[in-house]
Amino acid sequence: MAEEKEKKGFFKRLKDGLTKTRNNIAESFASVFGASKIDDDFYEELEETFIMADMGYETTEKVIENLKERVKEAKIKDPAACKELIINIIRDQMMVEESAYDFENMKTVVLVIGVNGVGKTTTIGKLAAQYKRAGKRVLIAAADTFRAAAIDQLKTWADRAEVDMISHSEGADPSAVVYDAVAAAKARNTDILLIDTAGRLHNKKNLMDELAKMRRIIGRDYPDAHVESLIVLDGTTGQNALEQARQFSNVTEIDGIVITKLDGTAKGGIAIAIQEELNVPVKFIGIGEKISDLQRFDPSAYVDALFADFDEDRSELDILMGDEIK
Ligand SMILES: Nc1nc2c(ncn2[C@@H]2O[C@H](COP(=O)(O)OP(=O)(O)OP(=O)(O)O)[C@@H](O)[C@H]2O)c(=O)[nH]1
Ligand SMILES: [Mg+2]
Repeated sequence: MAEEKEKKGFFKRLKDGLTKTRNNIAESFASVFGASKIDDDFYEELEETFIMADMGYETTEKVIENLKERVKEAKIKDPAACKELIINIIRDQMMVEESAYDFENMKTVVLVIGVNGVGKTTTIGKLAAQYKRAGKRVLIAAADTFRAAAIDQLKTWADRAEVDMISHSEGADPSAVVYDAVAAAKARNTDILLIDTAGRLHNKKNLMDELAKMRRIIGRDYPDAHVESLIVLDGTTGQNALEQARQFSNVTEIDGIVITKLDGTAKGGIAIAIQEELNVPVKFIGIGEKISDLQRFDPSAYVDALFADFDEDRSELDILMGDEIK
């Protein structure tokens, strides 16, 4: 029940966080669904609304094509009836397979990557605390050796989460940190090793080489471990976040996406675009700076928070009734 309450609390905060996005589209949403008939103008206005929420052109087109087909099939005439249809279409497109979280039950090394300032270190802190609380043996590695402050910041999180951290001094070779961390993880029978990395996208070759080197060390020294590479994206940057993810995916494997700062963004549709266009599941979302402000991504709750009726009661009901919600 405590967990249920927490989920509900998270949903409420997610909804609050996405208020700017909702406000951004509320008016045109109302106007679209208040239209008298389903015609080209209706689809055009709908398209504009999605673009306004930063859902991206490609994803918007897909959703609208899908909608057109279903409208035809079901011979729908009333624009208002399209709303539930749209919510379902987006929800279906975003569904994350349960296996996306299998890594949590394996011996895993989680590589957390992403450009500067997106929330990598914070995400690691939150994950560490949650896994620790779930009874797992967790270790953190400070492989962002770029700034001393980065190591200190991670240490603060490690202390807060009550987990150990492996670090070297500023300027050390990140791979050497990974080497030591892997040795420690094996010796301590660690379940989840979380590795913080530096985000230097401005030099693709360096980044690629560094990530490849880390992966090589893990593969060589810890072959039994599953490697989970999570890219962290700042949700407030909208289409930029999508572009970053694209660039990273060109140079390294990505198994999952974390979108942070969804509290207070007017661009909440970006989560939909990212999931759709990259074909990589969004696994976690961050909605604040506290430990409990990171949770598994729940497409159903997310789409509700964005679009559903702007209606408190129905969504609250869904969250209480929905059994797929983790
Ligand atoms: N509001 C909000 N702030 C967040 C969230 N996640 C992270 N932040 C803040 O974003 C800022 C940057 O977070 P970091 O975790 O330091 O980001 P980073 O990717 O490790 O940054 P570098 O180490 O500089 O590359 C911090 O002030 C965090 O508190 C979130 O979900 N919501
Ligand atoms: Mg950091």
